[in-house]
Amino acid sequence: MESLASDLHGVQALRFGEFVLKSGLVSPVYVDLRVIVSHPALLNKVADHLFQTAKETKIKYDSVCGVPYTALPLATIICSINQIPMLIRRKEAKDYGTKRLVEGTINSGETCLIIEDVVTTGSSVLETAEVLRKEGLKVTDAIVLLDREQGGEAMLGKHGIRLHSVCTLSKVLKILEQQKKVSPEMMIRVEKFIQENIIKPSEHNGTAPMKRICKEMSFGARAELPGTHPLAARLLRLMEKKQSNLCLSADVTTSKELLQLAANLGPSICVLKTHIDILEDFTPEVIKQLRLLADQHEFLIFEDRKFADIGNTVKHQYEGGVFKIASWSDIVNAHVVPGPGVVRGLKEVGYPLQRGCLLIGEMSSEGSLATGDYTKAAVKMAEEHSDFVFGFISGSRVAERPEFLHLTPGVQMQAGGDSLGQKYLSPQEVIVGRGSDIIIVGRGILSASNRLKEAEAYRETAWESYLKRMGVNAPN
Ligand code: S5P
Repeated sequence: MESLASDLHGVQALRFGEFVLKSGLVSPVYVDLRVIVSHPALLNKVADHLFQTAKETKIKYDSVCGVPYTALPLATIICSINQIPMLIRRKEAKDYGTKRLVEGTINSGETCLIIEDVVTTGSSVLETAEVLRKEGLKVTDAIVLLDREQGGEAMLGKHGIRLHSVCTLSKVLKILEQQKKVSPEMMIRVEKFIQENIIKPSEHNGTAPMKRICKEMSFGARAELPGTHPLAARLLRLMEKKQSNLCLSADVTTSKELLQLAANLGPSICVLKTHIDILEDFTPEVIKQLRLLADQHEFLIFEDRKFADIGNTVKHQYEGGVFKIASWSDIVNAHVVPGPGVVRGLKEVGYPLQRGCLLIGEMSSEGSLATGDYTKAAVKMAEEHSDFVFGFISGSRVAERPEFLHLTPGVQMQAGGDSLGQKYLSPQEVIVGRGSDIIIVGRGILSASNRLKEAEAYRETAWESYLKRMGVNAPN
């Protein structure tokens, strides 16, 4: 066990420091066993440990299935050396509809042993077990190399699966501390982290991805993440400073009214959103004034142009024409319907100017086609261009990475809609219920007799909702 712990540490399968997990949780330990495939001797050693653990427990099984992907080569080695039939679970079968979910010969009623590299909550093992069980196989046991001891064993037990681990995170930690590879302070930090992040079976939501069970990061903390876009970082900081996650949709048709709104409501908002092409008296002067007000009251300007053409065309639309949007708007947005060329075109203009872009992942209007796979494609596109794209226009949190911001339109205090298909949700529902970050409000504020008072009411409600979300999700 000593040499295994030292080998895993040596290839950086276990790292200690400060890591932001997908959930936004900051962890002092990072486990990534995928790297072992590049170290054949270690790969064989791990496979042997797994097989010996299975032998010691005296489990009877007919086949072995590895949880995709890291455990696939481990299962292959075990089956090949020990002449055991193997089964492969397909992960991507859902996308192809009719493809088989499990490859190999399935003999209904036989017992299949699951192999996994690391277990945290147990949901990946359970997901594989459920697929195998649907095929008529029995699943009673799973062997894991490393148990992070965060509730996986209890959760799997509830679903009739005994979890056997080659080693636990605390055991590996003690060995590494004795070998002087981890400091005593770090050991205490990791042990505390394990204790504080145990997920009880009652809190577990089965095989669904773990959403917001872990403590959420504040806007301020998200600003400091190394992967956060500089413009998003600026926005997150000013949100904390002004205690505002309100974006005003300044949908007015005269320059005078636009500038009045910016001057009066500026202190209450983090972003002012324009539709510059609805101004009937546009001149470059209005932009000059608007920029001065943005700097004075510390808000960002977001021209809601919704670019949706091929890269070459949007480049011109963004940079030139009458409006010269790139020269004054901090943020713009784009539809993903043309494919990644639209982002690449905008990036050529906006990136050197340190601008940022939001992709439209979902829309607030009735019958919107931006759902399901379309939304997923938008998230993928954002991830691939995160040096320019820093978030989404969407009705809910569509991406888990805390570096991304979510801005939601279609917000009013009272749910409802307008006669042209707009649908409204309340600020609380958007921020607490759907995990978005910023509310975008137009007519909810513009139609009030006292716009400043109304803007303040929206700001307070949205900010309190954000605080509530943080409080509700803090660990017990
Ligand atoms: O899905 C969307 C995306 C946007 S950007 N739904 C929207 O309503 N918007 C914009 O948000 C819309 O163009 C308008 O400027 C604002 C909503 O205005 P309200 O008056 O309905 O709050």
